[in-house]
Amino acid sequence: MASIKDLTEFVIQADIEKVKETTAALLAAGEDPLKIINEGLIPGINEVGERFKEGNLFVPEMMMSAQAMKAGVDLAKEKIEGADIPNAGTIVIGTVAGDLHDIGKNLVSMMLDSSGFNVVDLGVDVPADKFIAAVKEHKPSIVGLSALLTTTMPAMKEVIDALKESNLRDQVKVVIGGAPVSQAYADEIGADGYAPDAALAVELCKKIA
Ligand code: B12
Repeated sequence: MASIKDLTEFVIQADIEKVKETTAALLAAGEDPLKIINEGLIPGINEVGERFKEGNLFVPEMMMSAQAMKAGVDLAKEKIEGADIPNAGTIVIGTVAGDLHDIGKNLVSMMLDSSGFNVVDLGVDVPADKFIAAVKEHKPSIVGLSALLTTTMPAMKEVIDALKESNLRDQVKVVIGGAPVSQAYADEIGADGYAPDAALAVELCKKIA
């Protein structure tokens, strides 16, 4: 039977069918869905990012690998969800304006959802005014912002500024994440927290909600 390590290779090859087949087989064999995501699927997409940076692979391939990764995550997700968990609060989350990356944000949403949070996911390329409208409508305790591009990181500060202008800043906590983001950047723009991965994002949100 194919292993978790094979999954990494299938994501790199963008082989959606093999990713689905292997993920399903591993789940059927009782493998932990989070282990499948963290040790199988994520290393694959990270390697794709490295090859893209080195110029050995291009956007269409990166897109296909992302689709393969998503197919695996969707299957693993079904095994994580479903438990009846008490409500931990509402979080509005989205990828900031100009940024279309959503794999990491979706993982964070999924983990928060399965930890009892009511997650309002605004999707990708979300402008500051849409975050403001969602805060007014859903009254969350937390706003989560994701950015994967150094060029879209400043849009996180724009959301925080817009919250201040709308007199909403003291009603919500703001947490940020995404590969180029750091605790130092969170401090710099006045966010309430940063987490480097989905599991720590849940810990952080539980702590500050
Ligand atoms: C897949 C991918 C794409 C896919 C995205 C598909 C999708 N639906 O998301 C596509 C092909 C569309 C794409 C496009 C582009 N991409 Co791209 N992409 C990637 C890649 C390979 C993987 C990203 C990913 O999904 N990682 C896996 C997830 C699980 O990790 P993650 O996103 O970091 O999320 C985790 C944490 O960061 C954290 N987290 C994430 N969000 C949040 C939010 C909160 C609140 C919290 C607490 C935590 C948290 O938890 C997550 C789970 O553990 C990265 C390389 C990389 N290794 O990051 C490049 C990368 C981000 N892309 C890059 C570039 C340049 C682009 C393009 C500009 C390319 C182009 N010339 O068109 C476009 C930009 C499009 C746009 N406007 O957004 C560069 C960015 C460089 C930079 N410094 O800014 C990277 C780093 C590649 C590289 N090495 O050069 N990309």
